[in-house]
Amino acid sequence: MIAKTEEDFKGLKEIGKICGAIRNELVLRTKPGITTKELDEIAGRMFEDAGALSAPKGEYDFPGYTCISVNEEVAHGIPGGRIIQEGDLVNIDVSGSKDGYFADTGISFVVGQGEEILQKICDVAKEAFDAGLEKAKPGAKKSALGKAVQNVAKKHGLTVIKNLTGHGVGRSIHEAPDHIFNYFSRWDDEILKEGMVIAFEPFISTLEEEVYQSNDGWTYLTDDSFVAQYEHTIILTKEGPIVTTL
Ligand code: M3C
Ligand code: CO
Ligand code: CO
Repeated sequence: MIAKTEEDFKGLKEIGKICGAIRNELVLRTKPGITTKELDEIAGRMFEDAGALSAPKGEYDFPGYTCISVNEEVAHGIPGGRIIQEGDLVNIDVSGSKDGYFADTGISFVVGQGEEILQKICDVAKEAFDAGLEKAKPGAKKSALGKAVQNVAKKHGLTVIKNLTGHGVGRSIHEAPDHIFNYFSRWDDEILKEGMVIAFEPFISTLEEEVYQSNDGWTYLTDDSFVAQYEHTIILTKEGPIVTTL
């Protein structure tokens, strides 16, 4: 969407704050021994208390309030009986709506002490996000974000996932612009606009550049890599980006 009115900014900030708080709470509660379903139930209660709805559930009938992905699972992981272990790479992706406004945020992190490479891809995903955020200005090319993400990955000897992308958000969970690539695409000549609301989500990988979908119809998997994501919802303004999901 293009945010124009005071009401738009207020509504986007409100749901951004709710999704950010749920993400933070779930990260804090992710300890060895807890199941992903138990984490998701915390999110379910928090959405309800805030008078908000889970976007995956509400928009796609996803079997969970949030997407929780562990190790070989990259995204759209279904909360269930999987028990979190020390050293796991976990991604928590929270998206929701309130009063018709949407937000989307996610983070990958390592539980306790894990392999060094796992912490590295999480740090690089954040660095790639920050580099892209610098380019997120009205009048700039949308492709500048992907270029920045790809450059950061390359600098660290890592790759990007090419078949998962950021997207427009605001009045629904996924809307125009359909794709914010995590690599430079010379065919992408779209110009970012004042008030445009986007979910920017770099996916940084140790090796592979594509994920595939599991037989469960949801979970995106890798075979030989680890992947980290970092996502926020951003309103683009000439005074600078407003990150709604901090
Ligand atoms: N929030 C998710 C979508 C959840 S709906 C099942 C997203 O937009 O960030 C991702 N899209 C692709 C991978 S993660
Ligand atoms: Co998301
Ligand atoms: Co998203």
